[in-house]
Amino acid sequence: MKDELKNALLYGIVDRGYVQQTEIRVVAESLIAGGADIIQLRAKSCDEVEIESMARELLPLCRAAGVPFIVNDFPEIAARVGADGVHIGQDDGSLSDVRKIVGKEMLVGRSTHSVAQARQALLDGFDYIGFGPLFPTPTKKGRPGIGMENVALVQNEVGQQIPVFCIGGITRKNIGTVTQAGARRIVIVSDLLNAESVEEATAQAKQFITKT
Ligand code: TZP
Ligand code: MG
Repeated sequence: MKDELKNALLYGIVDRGYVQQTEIRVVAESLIAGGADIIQLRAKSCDEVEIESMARELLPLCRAAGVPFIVNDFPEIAARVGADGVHIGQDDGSLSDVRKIVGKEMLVGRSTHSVAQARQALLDGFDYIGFGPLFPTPTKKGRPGIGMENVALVQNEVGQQIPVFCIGGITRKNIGTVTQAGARRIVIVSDLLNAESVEEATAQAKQFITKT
């Protein structure tokens, strides 16, 4: 899945804050049909048993589509279900601790919120980073937006070596300004999941990134 990651432009998240448990499959399929190149399962208010069961539901459909499947926050679950990757935050420990759980091959991504954190994640050896939130967002309440001033710097420096996915408050309305600021790869959560057609919204967002 390293090649799929290298080529990925649009990172989609099945976020249980927006998607009912019974809808996760159809939403994942719609994100993929619209052009999402990676799928993450994010379920902040679910317990580990529920998350593992949802991961087991989503993994085969992502596999069938050749789309890497990433579990947010839980390396143990990612390892147990055989996911393609795990995503961890700044407070979720070191890469080497995660590697002890998931092994050498699994993709491991890190959330970063500053240039220094982005550089550090590269030095640490993460496979990719999220960089943001660029703008305040209801999906991650209480966090200030870091703005777009360092997007080009991080993309040019860190993004030469590992994929950098800009995240946070990005919508089909503002994605043009984000790519103009230098972003090449994007994560969009609420704007896609709240859309009337998740597939169409995803395809619209994808167009912006493939054009630039
Ligand atoms: N990490 C930084 S911002 C964010 C996460 C998970 C949420 C992004 O969601 P949205 O709805 O696209 O702003
Ligand atoms: Mg986390």
